[in-house]
Amino acid sequence: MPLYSATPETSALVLEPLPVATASEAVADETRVGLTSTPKTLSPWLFYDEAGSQLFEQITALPEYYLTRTERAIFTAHADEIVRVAAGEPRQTLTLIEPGAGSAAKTRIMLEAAVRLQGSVVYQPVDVSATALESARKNILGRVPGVSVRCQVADYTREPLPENRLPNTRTLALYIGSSIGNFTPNEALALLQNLRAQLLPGDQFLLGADLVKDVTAMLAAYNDAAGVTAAFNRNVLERLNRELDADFDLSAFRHKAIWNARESRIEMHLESLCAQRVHVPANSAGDAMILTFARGETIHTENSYKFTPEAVESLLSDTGFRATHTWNDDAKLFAVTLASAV
Ligand code: AVI
Repeated sequence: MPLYSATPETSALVLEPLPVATASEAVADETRVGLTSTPKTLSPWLFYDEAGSQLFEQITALPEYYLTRTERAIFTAHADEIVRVAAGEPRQTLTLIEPGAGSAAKTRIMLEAAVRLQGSVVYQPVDVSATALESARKNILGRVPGVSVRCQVADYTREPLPENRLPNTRTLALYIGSSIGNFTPNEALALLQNLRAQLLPGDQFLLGADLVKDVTAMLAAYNDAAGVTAAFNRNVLERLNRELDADFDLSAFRHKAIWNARESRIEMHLESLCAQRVHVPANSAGDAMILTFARGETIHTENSYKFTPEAVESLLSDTGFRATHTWNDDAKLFAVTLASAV
C-alpha cells in the first residue's frame, strides 16, 4: 500500500520522499509527527502490517463493503470490452502495469481478457511490499496461462514506474480498488501526474473510483456489524504497542466512521473514551513521549474520498489524461474509467 506524507492535508503538489531509512523508523517517525499534531493523526499506511492486511482482506468480503465485489463485477462483465478499447484501432499489443498491485486478485480478470485478445500479455506489478508482489506472482503465474509477470519493488507514490517498456506496445496502467480515495485531492493530483509522466501519449489508464451515494450505505461500509473495520482501525494502536512498545489501552478507544460532506469523504477516527495518558518509550525517532488525550478526542486515521463522475473526469483531465469510457454497476455505486494519456 502507498506510503503517504505525514500530513494528511498537505497542499504540496510534490510528494516528498519519506525522510526515514527503515520500516520501523518510519513507524516511529509517523507516530511522533502525527500524535503531536493538533488534531492528532496517523497515516493510513500504518494499517497494513501483517495483521492489518489480513483484516483488510476480510473487509473486502463483508456484506456492507460493496466496493470490492462491485468493482470485480464490473470487471467480470466488461473486461473484454475494456481491453479491446484500450488496445485501440488498429490494435496494439498491451502491456499491463499496476502500481500498488497488492495481491492482484482482481487484476486476474483483466489479464485473462488481455490473453483472450492477444494470446499472451506481460504484467508488471509495482508495489512497496515484496511480500505483496510475491502473492501477486503466485496469484497469476500458473493460474493464468499466457501471462509473464515482471515484479518491481518501488514506492510508486514517489518513484518513477519501471523503465522497461517493450517495443511496439501500448501500456495499460491500472489503478483500481478506489485506492485513489485514500489520498487528499492534492496528493491524488501529484500521484496521477507522476504516473502520467511515465506514460506516452496514447497509453491507457484504468481508474477504479468509489462514487458518492446514499450516506447510510457509505457509513455501513466503514462500520460493519461484525466489527472487522473497528478491529482494522484499532490494529494501528496494537501496532504501536507491538513495534514501539507504547502502552495504548485498546479498550479505551472506539472506532468511529463519519461522513464529511464538505470534503466528500468518509473519515475514520479512534476516539478516546476517557481522559488518559499514553506512554511511548524513546526510539530511533526521538525521546520518550507522554501523550495526553481528552475524553472524546480523536486520532484521525484515514480518509476515503468518494467521487462524483465529474470529479473523476476533472482529476483525469487535470493530470494529462482524457477520460474516454466509463463502466458502472447498475446501481452506480462504483466507476471504472478508461482514459487516454494526451
Ligand atoms: C484501500 N482502501 C481503498 C480502503 C477504502 O475503502 O478506503 C481502505 C479501507 N478502510 C476501511 N475499510 C477499507
